[in-house]
Amino acid sequence: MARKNKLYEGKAKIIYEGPDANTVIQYFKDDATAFNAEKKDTLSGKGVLNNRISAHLMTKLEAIGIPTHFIRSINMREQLVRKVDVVPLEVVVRNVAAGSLCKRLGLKEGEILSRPLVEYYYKDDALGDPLISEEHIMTFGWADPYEMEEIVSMAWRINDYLSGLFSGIGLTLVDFKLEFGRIYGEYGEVYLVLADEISPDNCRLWDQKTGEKMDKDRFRYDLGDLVEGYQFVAEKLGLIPEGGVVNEQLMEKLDLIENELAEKRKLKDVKGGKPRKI
Ligand code: ADP
Ligand code: AIR
Ligand code: ASP
Repeated sequence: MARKNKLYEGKAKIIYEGPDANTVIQYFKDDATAFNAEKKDTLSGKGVLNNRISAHLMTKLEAIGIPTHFIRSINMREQLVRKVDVVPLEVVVRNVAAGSLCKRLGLKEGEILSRPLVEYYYKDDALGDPLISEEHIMTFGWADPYEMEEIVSMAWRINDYLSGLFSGIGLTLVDFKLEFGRIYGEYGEVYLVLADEISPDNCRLWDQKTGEKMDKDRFRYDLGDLVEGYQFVAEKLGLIPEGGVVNEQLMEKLDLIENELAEKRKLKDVKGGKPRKI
């Protein structure tokens, strides 16, 4: 493929122009940041693992009827996705108290919540992604009531499905962050899809046996090697061999298998879904 045009460079990924106007390429970097990029490092292997884990989870979610931006893996670090207008919200779902929830409300880490909690943060690095309510979203028009209904119902379904999936491999899904995007149809109709990534960069995953944290908190709070944690998650998901070395040849083969599976599943066109005008 000819050298691509860079559209945006973020903290963890680069977005390049895709082969057509409706697609972009997500390139997963090895850069890790925390606390609004106050803490930074480059951790070799992180991008490859996140690309693989996210491709796998998006494919699984698509298979249960969640429309996602994911089209296919390109190589170890890149995936082709539908280009979306990102809804400027970080939608966080929590099952267990941790992170900023504990800090804000003085809760003890590890307390199981009586029901999953959905929170919204306004996606703005300069403001430090502040916590907001649905009222703010309505007042400032960041999403409309119909979109919020769709976002919340997708967030609950994703939580149900992923909690079960991770529990089946001995990991507790403590919390996670989602981003959604808009795709426009021929007549101006709008389709919402799950965008960005789902990986240990934006999930908290605790080992049920040992309580060990296998997610980005390893980096945030110096709890251990981040890549080892992500590798553990990928191994448990069956994406890389246990204790195996992650090398380029192996990852390319795994990409081919994943793409074949995605094709067999015959990716449902999001535009076959129920449109809505705004
Ligand atoms: P950040 O911007 O927070 O530093 P990243 O480094 O992960 O985050 O950059 C990826 C950017 O691409 C994010 O801002 C995300 O909202 C955006 N994005 C994710 N999926 C898509 C998509 N399908 N189309 C366009 N932009 C996307
Ligand atoms: N998250 C939020 N903003 C960026 C990210 N990655 C994710 C965290 C955690 C969840 O959202 O990785 O899984 C809640 O984060 P916090 O810091 O609000 O407790
Ligand atoms: N990704 C955000 C940052 O770089 C927040 C975090 O993950 O802690 O600061």
